[in-house]
Amino acid sequence: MTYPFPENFLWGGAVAANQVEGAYNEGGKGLSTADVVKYCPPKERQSLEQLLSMSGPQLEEAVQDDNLGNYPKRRGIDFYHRYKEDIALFAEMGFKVFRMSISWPRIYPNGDEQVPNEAGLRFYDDVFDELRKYNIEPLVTISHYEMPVHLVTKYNGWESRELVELFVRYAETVFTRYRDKVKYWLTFNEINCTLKAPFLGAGIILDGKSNEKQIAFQALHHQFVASALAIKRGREINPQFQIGCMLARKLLYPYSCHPGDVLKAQAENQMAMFCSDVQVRGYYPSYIRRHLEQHGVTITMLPGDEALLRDNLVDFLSFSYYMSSVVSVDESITATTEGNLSTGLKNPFLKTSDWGWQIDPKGLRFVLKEMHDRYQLPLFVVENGLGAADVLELDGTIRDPYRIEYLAQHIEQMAEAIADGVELMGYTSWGCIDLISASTSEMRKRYGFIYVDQDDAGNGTLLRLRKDSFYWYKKVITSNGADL
Ligand code: BGP
Repeated sequence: MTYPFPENFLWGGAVAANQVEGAYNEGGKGLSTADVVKYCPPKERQSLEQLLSMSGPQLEEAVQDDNLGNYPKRRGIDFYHRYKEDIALFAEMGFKVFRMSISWPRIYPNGDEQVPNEAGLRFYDDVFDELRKYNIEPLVTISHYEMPVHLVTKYNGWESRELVELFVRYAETVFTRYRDKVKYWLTFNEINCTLKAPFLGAGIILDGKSNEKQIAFQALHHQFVASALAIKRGREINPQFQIGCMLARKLLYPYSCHPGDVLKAQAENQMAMFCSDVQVRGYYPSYIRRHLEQHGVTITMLPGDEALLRDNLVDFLSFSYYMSSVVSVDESITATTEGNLSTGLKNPFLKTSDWGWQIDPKGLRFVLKEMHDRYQLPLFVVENGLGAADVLELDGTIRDPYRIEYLAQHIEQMAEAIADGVELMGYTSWGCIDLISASTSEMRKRYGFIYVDQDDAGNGTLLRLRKDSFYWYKKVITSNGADL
């Protein structure tokens, strides 16, 4: 039995600029952190540091040099030139909303100029106009896992408070320019990932620094302040804006009913919602104090920061949900699984994806209910999906029943959660068109309804092909979630 979705439910898909656009050095765009590093595991750091130590023409030359590493995010899937074709396909599926991000270095190539890059602004004007043509509502992430490289070399990213002003300048620029074209905004993608992946989330190079937690929490504070200030300015620019925060939400189960396991799972789930506690409630939750003390972290705040956080709350809470994991106090349990930016223990009741992520649709219902209880705020699932190695058949079809099954089961659980009383605004399936993976930079880890003919090395025609799931999702949207 399926339950009805609200009439105005926002069905759609999601991507990020650095994973689709390509054209990394066109239209006056500056170099992005995503152009020079895959994900920043230690093996990448050497080439990154080598690169960052260069400047001017030498830097430009090095960026062209693939010996420094093959950076697939520089080429994406060429959305920059093919957005009209791609948006037409989204429209064919009946998208009501399309989640995308703006590339900061397209607007401010170095991040600290006074004047924005007109060609970059015009590109997004064109994209938003194209979406509007089909009545597709843009949902725009202002910062999704990239920033101008110059902000890393000069300031070490969000470690520096100076980033607050630079980010707010950038946010104001896009709020003003797209005042009448965009209503739904997110300030930072998966803001809690600054603690797990400081380079990816905050442009910070930690190598050689002693208290990594200290730096990451301070950077996160700067992002909270920047987000609150951006919300304040955004509301002045257009009071109709709906501005949300965005979390990576992985559910953690206790391995057993041992009270130690249960408490550990509770603490880790609290930590997963620490950022939304700040951005939805407007203050640092009490449980965080002990955590900071135990790790020797002191967050420096300026007078006025607390009031700023308190007075500029988000309108809605959005999050990514791919998987769940398990924790235990028993250190002899060693069977682990892969995951979205973190690993965890195996759950014997769940299957995994080709990349080892544990598939748990009921977990989505659990987190929706939990966050509804906690915040009583509209929720938005802005990422969910299955990364799989799809096969292009000789007849040009792509049969992906595993993806349909994954998505159908998650949508079913969203319907259950809505029936349970959760206020859910919409659903944007991740990587609605195949794109470059954020964590592995692979092309063969595909999430899309639309197949893109390109391999990991960048070979292929870039042709777009409809997978079986394309027709299925179209039916889901037409029936407003009734026909799964
Ligand atoms: C989230 C990111 C996305 C996306 C997704 C899937 O953490 O916000 O950018 O890529 O995970 O992860 P991956 O690409 O590593 O499979």
